[in-house]
Amino acid sequence: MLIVYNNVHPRHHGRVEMFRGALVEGVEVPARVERVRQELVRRGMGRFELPGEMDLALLNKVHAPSFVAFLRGAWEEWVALDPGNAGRDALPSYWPIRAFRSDVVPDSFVARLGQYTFDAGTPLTAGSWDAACEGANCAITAARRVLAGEPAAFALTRPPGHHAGRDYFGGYCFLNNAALAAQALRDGGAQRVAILDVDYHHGNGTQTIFYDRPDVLFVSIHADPRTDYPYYIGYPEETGAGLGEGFNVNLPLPRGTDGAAWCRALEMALQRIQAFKADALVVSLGVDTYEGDPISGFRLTHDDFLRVGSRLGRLAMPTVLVFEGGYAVDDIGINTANVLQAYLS
Ligand code: SP5
Ligand code: ZN
Repeated sequence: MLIVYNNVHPRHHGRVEMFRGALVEGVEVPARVERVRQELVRRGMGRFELPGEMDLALLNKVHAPSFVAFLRGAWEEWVALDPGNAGRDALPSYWPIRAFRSDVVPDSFVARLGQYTFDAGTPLTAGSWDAACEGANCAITAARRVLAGEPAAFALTRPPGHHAGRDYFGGYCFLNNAALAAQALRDGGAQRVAILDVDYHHGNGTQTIFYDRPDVLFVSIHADPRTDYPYYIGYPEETGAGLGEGFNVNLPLPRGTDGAAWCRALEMALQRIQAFKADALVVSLGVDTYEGDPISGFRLTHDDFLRVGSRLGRLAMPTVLVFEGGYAVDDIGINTANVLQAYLS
């Protein structure tokens, strides 16, 4: 399979995340992508390519230009607060919730940081912008290669993207790679694009970016937000708004869900996607549904990932796969390569 690889991903390397009142070691580490790359090389199943020039116009269409500008300059502003910050990841401490003003832009960097993110678990580091921007570029490039006739392409990148919204980051995500791929497909001539999000967590960023649009169908299979991150979104009654009504599908499943039950949800998702008559498919491919994942609660096995891949391959749709979550580093290569290998066979 064509793999569009982000070779600057290690520039984003969070040291810590806030978890239950403590700064703990982050789980979204560079080894995740390196293990996938190694396994694809070991199986001889990857044609690796680097992306071309970044399309900043597309980036500023999917994301708010003010957010893009904030992210690009955030590290410099963080260090300007205190030179000692150069040795610390930037994490927010303040958020403007309901009763606060949403029409003010404080001078304070930490105040603005809280306007652009929704958790304290997504460390922003010196190279976060470089890594995220190149990752976005990988997803856009993968989409353009599929438009040019490649049957499928995989954007192998981190940080992941599906939690990032039009003007906010969070959930280890900064720029929404899958949304950028979908918009690139639309702009390149695909009339209808479906996004299937199989990461363990609800793809809140992708959902919100396309929520009022009928040309991009978003379908997500994820852990029930009543018990799992991102908690405040991802419920089945969220079906789209305005012209987008009916083009958003959430299929939450309880903790403990095994491969058989998960695959039944996949059939429902695919039924919806086929009825939509999509011209192209984007898959937000997280493998944190794995039974050994340290932060998740589903029970998919190595073999289940083969089943998922072969089922997606049978659709025979032009497909862009974008790497999302998955934190069982020792097994992440096997699980991801299983999906891609079975997809091709
Ligand atoms: C892309 C993706 O899968 N993002 C997931 C973000 C989940 N964040 C909330 C869970 C935080 C768990 N962190 C635990 C670290 C303790 N070792
Ligand atoms: Zn996830």
